Amino acid sequence: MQKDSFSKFKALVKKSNNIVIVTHFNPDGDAMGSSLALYNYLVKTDKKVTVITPNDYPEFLHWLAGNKKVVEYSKQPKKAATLVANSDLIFTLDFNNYSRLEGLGQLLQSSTAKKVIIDHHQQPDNYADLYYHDVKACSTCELVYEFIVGLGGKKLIDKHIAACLYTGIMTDTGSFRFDSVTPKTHLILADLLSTGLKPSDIHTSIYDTYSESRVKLLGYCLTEKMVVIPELQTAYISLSEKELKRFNHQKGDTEGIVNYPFSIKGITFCAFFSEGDGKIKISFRSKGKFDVNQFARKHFNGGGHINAAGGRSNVNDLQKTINEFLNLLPTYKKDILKK
Ligand SMILES: [Mn+2]
Repeated sequence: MQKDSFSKFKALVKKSNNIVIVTHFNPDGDAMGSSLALYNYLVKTDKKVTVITPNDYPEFLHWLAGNKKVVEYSKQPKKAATLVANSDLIFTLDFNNYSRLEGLGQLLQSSTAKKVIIDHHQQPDNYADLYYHDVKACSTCELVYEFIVGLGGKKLIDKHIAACLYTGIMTDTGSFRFDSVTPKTHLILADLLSTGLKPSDIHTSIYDTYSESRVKLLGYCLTEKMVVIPELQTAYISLSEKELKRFNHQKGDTEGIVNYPFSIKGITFCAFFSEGDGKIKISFRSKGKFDVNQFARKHFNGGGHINAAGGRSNVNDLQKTINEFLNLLPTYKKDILKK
């Protein structure tokens, strides 16, 4: 845990006038929720603020307040470059390494603006001037809530900001069920609900938005593609580019599919492989002690959290990647089976 003092944060925010908030590539609920919560708060304190994302993000996050003002680097690289060049303070949220930004990382690297990391991922890089970092936090949204309160902005947390924060906490905790959820998390949620937001609206907006083809894709994954290895308490699912096309794949459609095999009794390690743009992307999830962050870092150019991580294959062949994964499993048998 590395949390700088609020007197330092207050002084820095006070003297900064052009603020940029950046989050990671392929933003998820926590990335957009935390970025837009901080954005809406800073706007209320009369700061000039812009959220820049490396690329686009799923439509089920487009209802978050401030979404229309977000600048996508992949669509507007020049605008993003100007904003970064003119900024005096850059918040980087829900990641801690420029490698998670693709091209946008170079812009940040060459910027002289002060940098702040607010994040809960393992092993933060040292590019920031100030840190609000805690791997024990269930989400970056939990940290942004504390951050706003720490800056003295509790009264400014309205229904819209609360909805952003609620979204990130909900999506990063599997709807409040992971071990990262603490009494503090629920106290924060209670406070957010007291603004009058309706949890059922948020759940519906995020989770009940699938297309028919997405639900069919899930069915296909579970009936045709799921491989279960009971003796290793492991299951995996893979999808080729061709299969994704067959189900009219849209961004975000495969999100969460990795978790489904956990509903099988005894499964503690899940992997999901997908092929696209000549690359193989992998998601790893575990229950209990097996550290998928280390696993992804060591073997698949990735990282994340102890129980949730992502990576990329060294080879751009789906079957070869799966074979590599399968060959590694026996070495990790003890770790996977450890309770
Ligand atoms: Mn997060």
